[in-house]
Amino acid sequence: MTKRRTIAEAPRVKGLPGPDDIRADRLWLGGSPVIIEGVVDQWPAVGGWSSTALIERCGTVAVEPFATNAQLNGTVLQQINRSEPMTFGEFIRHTFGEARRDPKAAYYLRTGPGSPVYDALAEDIIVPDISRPFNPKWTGLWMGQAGNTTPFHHDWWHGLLAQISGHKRYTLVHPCDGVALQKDWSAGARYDLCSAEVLPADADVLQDLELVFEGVLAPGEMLYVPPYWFHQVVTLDDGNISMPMRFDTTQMPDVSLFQLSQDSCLRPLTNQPVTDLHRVAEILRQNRRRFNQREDEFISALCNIRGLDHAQLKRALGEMPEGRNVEVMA
Ligand SMILES: O=C(O)CCC(=O)C(=O)O
Repeated sequence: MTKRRTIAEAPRVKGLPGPDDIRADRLWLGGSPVIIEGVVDQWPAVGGWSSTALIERCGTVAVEPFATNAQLNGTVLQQINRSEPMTFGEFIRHTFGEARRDPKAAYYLRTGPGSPVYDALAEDIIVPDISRPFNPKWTGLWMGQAGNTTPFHHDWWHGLLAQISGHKRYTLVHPCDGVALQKDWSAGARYDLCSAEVLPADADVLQDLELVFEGVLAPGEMLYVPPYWFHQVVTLDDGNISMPMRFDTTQMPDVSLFQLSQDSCLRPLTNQPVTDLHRVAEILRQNRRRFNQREDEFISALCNIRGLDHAQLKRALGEMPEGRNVEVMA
């Protein structure tokens, strides 16, 4: 029998790492994932948000949680799953397992600043200061039930996932393992257009990777997810509430062409003193060809999944004036 390797939990720290930890070179901000104890357990929300208390505070408010089910393996991606209108009271009774609206459906509510539920509950939570700009647009309270799954994906921000009630299983994969992790994924899953396959903790592919953490986040704990780490999160019990918080990084998507070149086809140009114009042009052309291949692959996946006409989209792309900027969204 082949020996399975043990995948470790993320290391634990007490309290938010401060300047002393950074000086002592303890891993933080951009380093490795950590579970932070002793912060979220001080929030009034922890222990205070029973189903009765939540329904008393905002039971009649209209909400639109995402719906998922066993056929979808419980996965929720905001670009895929439909949402269903109901009152917050109905949602809470369903997800706490007290009165299921539809026994086959599972719901996952993401409610953010400016929405009545979040604003009514916000006094019970405290966004920690980690010396990085906090982006409230990208945060929220996430409430759901056993089986809800956020499939593997990566973000570019510093993420803190505060667990308020219930447990979640996290699997975290180092960015350098991304290509190996994604080797059997469809183009749609690689581009976040459809869900990646949900992996069990003992999946073979995880055995072959360099750096993986896997464990359970309990109420009162907070998981730090560094930028670009792939993560899959499975909700383990009903009445589950957590709060993802996002902090800006210096690694925004607006990296310069130079930075992008460090791991692209431009490297032979930036790392060699090439001055021959034909050689320079050849490397630039090769880089553009590779970019175009990737874009074609992306466009095909997008058209398949969204039911778009490939030829029409290519025509529209050709007709569009250059230089129009679109806002980069979460
Ligand atoms: O809790 C979840 O379902 C997913 C959380 C997540 O992906 C994040 O915090 O970035």
